[in-house]
Amino acid sequence: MNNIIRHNWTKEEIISIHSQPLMDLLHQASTIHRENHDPNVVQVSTLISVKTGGCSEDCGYCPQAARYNTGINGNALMSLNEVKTLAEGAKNSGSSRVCMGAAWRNVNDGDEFDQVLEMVRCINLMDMEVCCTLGMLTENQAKRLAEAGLYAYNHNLDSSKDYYKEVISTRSFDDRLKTIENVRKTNVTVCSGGIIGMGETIEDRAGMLVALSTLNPQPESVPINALVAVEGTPLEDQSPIKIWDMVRMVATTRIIMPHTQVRLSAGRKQMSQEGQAMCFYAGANSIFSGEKLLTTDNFAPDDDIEMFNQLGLKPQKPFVKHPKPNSVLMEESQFKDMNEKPKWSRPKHIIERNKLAQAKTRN
Ligand code: SAM
Ligand code: DTB
Ligand code: SF4
Repeated sequence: MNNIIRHNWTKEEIISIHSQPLMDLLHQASTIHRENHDPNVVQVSTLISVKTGGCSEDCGYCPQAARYNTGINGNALMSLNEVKTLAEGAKNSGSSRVCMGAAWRNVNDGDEFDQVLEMVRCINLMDMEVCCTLGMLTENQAKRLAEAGLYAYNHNLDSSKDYYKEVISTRSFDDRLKTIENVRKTNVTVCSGGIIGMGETIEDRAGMLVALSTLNPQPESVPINALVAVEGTPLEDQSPIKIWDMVRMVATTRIIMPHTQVRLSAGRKQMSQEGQAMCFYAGANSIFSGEKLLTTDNFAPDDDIEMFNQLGLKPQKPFVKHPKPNSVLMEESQFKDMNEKPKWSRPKHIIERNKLAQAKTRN
């Protein structure tokens, strides 16, 4: 770990890194990557959508928002046994981490959260890193997840603070930051990134990277998602990003966050092996594996194994970057259900394209 971590990056500096001639950008990013990571090792995570669809929020990119007609029916929370079986499959296919996603605005104390805590204990005891992405969290909820053995919490900033308002009206950028702050009160690592291809400018992409890189500590992992434009969502007509946008975003992220694991996330299925190889060269060192992300398609594990063989990449073993957390049993827990009713904000400004997509659903 050679590079000094800066927490004072400005938007102008980031734009100037991002807009260098591509060969210069790749060289700078790859040099920093090699100084801080084994360039032939890539961390592999598998997503499990433990609670799909029926979400109350209006996130303009999201197929799981109940208000848009995307053909996804809401499902109840999965059972512990179902999750255990899927996690075993993920382990056998070479994943070192399971990330459990729930289509929730925020965590509510009660039976369902208790069930998720049991899932965390179960997967940690299988010697895999456990990540959750469950929406906004209070400090006590973060502490309960940590105590159950959570390794990482995923909570994306998704875009710049300015552009966030053009995409989501039911929750705020500041509440996202507050949740990350709550996770930071524990030993759980932070996974936070965003989406490109939602119609944002380069300034917005740089603005998101300012918000992420000025966090202290910087997130241990940063997922870079390319929008998957799902029919029925407000962003259904967005054109796909070019591979060069992804490469530039990955390289810039690597340069300003040298120690972070940079993850190729949604939209990877639309990338060629050559495109992905260029992203790995530019500093990406993690992927989501498995035929599905949460609701959309991804490469089958065998396709990724074939790519790893082609490129000479090795999957990262679990707990290489941070030690394995202990799992405290529910009965011995010191952080109890507080039956919290947190008042996360609801900005409620009007986003015309979200309203239009919602109106189409009613017709
Ligand atoms: N409900 C929780 C939340 O919003 O924090 C967790 C699940 S949510 C689906 C996790 C992340 O998936 C979002 O923050 C967003 O970055 C990403 N995502 C959702 N739909 C996407 C899409 N169509 N394309 C790319 N990324 C997407
Ligand atoms: C992240 O940044 N991307 C993942 C994970 N964190 C939870 C989710 C991508 C979802 C893509 C759309 C879908 O499959 O529903
Ligand atoms: Fe709900 Fe999360 Fe999708 Fe927003 S991104 S609609 S909060 S599942």
